[in-house]
Amino acid sequence: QEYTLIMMQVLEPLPEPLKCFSTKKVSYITATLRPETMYGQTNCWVHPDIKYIAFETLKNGIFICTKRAARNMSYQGFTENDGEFKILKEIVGQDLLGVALKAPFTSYSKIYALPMLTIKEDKGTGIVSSVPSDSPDDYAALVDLQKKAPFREKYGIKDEMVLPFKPIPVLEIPEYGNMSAVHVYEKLKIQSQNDREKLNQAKDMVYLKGFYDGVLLVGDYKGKKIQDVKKNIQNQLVAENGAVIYYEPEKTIISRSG
Ligand code: ZZB
Repeated sequence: QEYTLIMMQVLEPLPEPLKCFSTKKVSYITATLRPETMYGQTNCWVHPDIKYIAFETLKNGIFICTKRAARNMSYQGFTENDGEFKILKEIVGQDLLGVALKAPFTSYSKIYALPMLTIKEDKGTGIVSSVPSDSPDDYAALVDLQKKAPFREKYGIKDEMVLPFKPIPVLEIPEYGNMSAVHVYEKLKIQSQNDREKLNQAKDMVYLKGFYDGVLLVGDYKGKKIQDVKKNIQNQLVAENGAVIYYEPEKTIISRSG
């Protein structure tokens, strides 16, 4: 499985656990299959209870992600020696929340790391780019935080990290309009990020349609169909130093049981 890894550069002030890296470029790393949606990022998601690490890459400074993802990257030329990476720091997700980041392509100059409780530890990097216009999971989690002050307080998230961020229209999808996730969220009357059954249904509804019939509303490929320009957008992200390519080993290949 090929993912685009998005590098979200940590902005000043660095949080306590990252202060020791103040002279270096430090980035939160997210894994996405949808590079064409990066124009619509409003935040990134970190799981408060997952453990992340900091390790140094050859070309792109310090990466923050799960240890599992770092190990995979170390076999893909991200570090000096194949299969080797040095853990510079272990950090629990909670301590990475509320941090300001610079993400590629989005029109918000600064976005924040916010808590999401449905992140899977064994997928991608354990950190996720949030695109509430096109991902129902992201929209549901963002609305949860915007509506529920106690939820923000519990994780030390300030109002200004959440309330000003509205979904950005990036794709036009026939029948679903220019914010497909918002459309299906309302249509299915989704109540929260824990509404799993409806959210899975919502994802199925927007996924294929977005891929085959979606047309870009922004960027250099405005007016083009996604399937025709997805690769070009991925290349552009990489060329502008906003992303790198990463392969996730298939579980069946690494398992010894078969
Ligand atoms: C941006 C984005 C925009 C995404 C969108 C989806 C959508 P899949 O297809 O089920 O494999 N993701 C990545 N890592 C994790 C994780 N550890 N835990 C939870 N979610 C994760 O899902 C791939 C997508 O799941 C990735 O692509 C990422 O979110 C998220 F408009 O990145 B995506 C309808 C989906 N739309």
